[in-house]
Amino acid sequence: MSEETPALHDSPGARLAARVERRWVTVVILVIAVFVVVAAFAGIHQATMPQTRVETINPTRLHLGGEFVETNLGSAVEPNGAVTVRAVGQQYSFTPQCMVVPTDSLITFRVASADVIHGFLIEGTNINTMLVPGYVSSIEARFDKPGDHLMPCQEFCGVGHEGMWAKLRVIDRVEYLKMAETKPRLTCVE
Ligand SMILES: [Cu+2]
Repeated sequence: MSEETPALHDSPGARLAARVERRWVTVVILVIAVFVVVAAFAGIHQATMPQTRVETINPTRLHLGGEFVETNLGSAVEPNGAVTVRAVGQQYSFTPQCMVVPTDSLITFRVASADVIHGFLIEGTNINTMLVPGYVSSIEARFDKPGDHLMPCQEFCGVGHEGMWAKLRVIDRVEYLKMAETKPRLTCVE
């Protein structure tokens, strides 16, 4: 048996297999090279970046304290004039159900899921991110026109998924700041 092994390695079949394998290695390297070029193009030219940081949070304790406790949800004006919106997605609703933000301001959405994966999408914009339990999804935006945007959950999250949606209301910055004088956290929930 051991004397036959070298002959097997040198058989026409083995040589063919080696050639086919080398061809596939070349194809695979080319495919990887194409992916690297596409990722580099998206990152450098179109400025599409993956999240720059990973912020974790315990999804089972969101309601008990910390940033995502119910009284801290909604939008708030930061000392530098920017606005932060904090929200929670859970089966099958968003809290707050109506989020209000001003025009012409840097808006940061900070959203967490309390149970399963949900989607955070603002219609009419390119804002679309996943809410993965255990992580804080943070995304920045700016709106130049007042108006309402629907926010349907776009990740299937269970039997009530199609009824899970919220609304974003963009209002004039002056009007927003006037409202913010009396309330530290704003929503448009009626
Ligand atoms: Cu959902």
